[in-house]
Amino acid sequence: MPYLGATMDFLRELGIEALNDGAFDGAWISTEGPALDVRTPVTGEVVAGIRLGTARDLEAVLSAAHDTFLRWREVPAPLRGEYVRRIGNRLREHKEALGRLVSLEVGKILEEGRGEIQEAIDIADFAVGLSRQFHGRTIPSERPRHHMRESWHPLGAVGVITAFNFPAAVWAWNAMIALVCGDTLVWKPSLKAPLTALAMTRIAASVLEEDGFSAAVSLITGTDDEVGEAMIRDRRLPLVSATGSCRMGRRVHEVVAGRLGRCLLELGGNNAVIVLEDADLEMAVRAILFGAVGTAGQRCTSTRRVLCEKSVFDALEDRLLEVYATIRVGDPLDERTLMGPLIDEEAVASMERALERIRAEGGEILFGGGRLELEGPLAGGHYVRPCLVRARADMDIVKEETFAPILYLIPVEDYEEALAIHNDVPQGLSSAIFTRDVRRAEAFLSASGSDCGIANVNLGTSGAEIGGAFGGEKDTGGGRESGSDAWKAYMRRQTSTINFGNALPLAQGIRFGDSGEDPS
Ligand code: UN1
Repeated sequence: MPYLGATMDFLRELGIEALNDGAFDGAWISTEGPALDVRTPVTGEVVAGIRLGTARDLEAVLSAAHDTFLRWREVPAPLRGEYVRRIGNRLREHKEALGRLVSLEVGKILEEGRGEIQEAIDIADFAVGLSRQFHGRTIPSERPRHHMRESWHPLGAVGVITAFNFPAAVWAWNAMIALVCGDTLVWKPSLKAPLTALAMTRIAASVLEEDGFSAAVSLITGTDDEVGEAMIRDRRLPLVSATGSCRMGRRVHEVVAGRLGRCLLELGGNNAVIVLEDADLEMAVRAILFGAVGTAGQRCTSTRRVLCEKSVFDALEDRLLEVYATIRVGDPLDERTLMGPLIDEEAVASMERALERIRAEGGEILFGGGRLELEGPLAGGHYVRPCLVRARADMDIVKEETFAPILYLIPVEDYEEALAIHNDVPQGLSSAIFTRDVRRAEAFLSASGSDCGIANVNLGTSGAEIGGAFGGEKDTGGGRESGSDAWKAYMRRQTSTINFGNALPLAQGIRFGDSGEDPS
């Protein structure tokens, strides 16, 4: 592990070492929960230890985040943007080290680790510009000498629950936007990726602490049962933004809706690429490869299904087989590697269970699949072979999301059949079509086309830019994060009517005990 030393030095530089730091409420709390060994999926080694936060620690974190909100909302939005600009710059300074940390902690290849930090920097830049653009509206009033307007105000402390697969960027989508909106954060990261969370928090807090606002980026590590449940029940979090499984999202939604709070959910996907006869096949192959094998198939946006017209199915399958044979699986910190390990043993076991079901349901495994035993220091890592399956749309497993590099190739008669199969899954995050026919492309993007939150033409399902709103429909949860006007979820809207006359005319022309005339 040539890079382990450098990554550990970086953690030491940030003050993240061992068995402390389970929570941050503006200062690092010596938490009292159980100890957690943080292992790298690259070798299976323990790289650090933390002590988890408890419900008591959460209380300290929530009250600090709430109190800080009361001061932070008074800071003018463009000045809040200035703090975020400096956070973004600090991320730029540490991009390489943070990228390595992401790779080491979750196993994505270094290039993708760097890309993830770039995504955090990009959303910081977006948020800086946004901080001067929380435009409301002015609305004509039906009453004489009256004005109407809409304003956007900060909402409160926002609970942010993140998954292991994007341990920096998904927090950043929420954090950078929430901060410029005047909100503070309580982050509960995945226990599979707490070190990146500690590092991101340290970096953001190092900017905010100069002016006593460090609790704006609070953090609590802890179990779902103790800390997660207490967090979603708490009214001091008017918004809970959660990324993860549909099962987790249902629970969050149920509890937060029960107290009439707001949720922003970004849950599972089952993303498909439709390839039509007239597609640029080489382009489709490259996009499918990145979508299915990137992050070892552990993105919400990963490509899981290819729906290909029969006339070009064999050609596409042959090219994919050729390309899959060249994929280097191994140490994600080695620049030659294309696919690193899965996150843990449970993920490997879940892929193996899926492979058994594929065989039982009549799918044909064309390439790869299953555990890959590597030699030397990587022997303890969680490596698998990326897998190509010839499948049928009526197989139950094809409708489920398996967080692993399994790609189902499904032949279809035509666009109409492809679209019907495409939309016939519970999830609705991302989708793509490859065609040179503008009519088909536009049909796919129309009201009766793809039912997903993201629909692309001649590019893949994953790797979205931050400038658009990110999220999906159906079991994906309906939330939108990141760019466009996703910021509206982090603010409350106020409608105001101002009377600058000397009478009190009522709306809808109602007379209530007087003439409604202006006496002046
Ligand atoms: C996720 O997998 O939860 O579009 C987020 C993408 C990335 C974000 C993925 N920009 O693939």
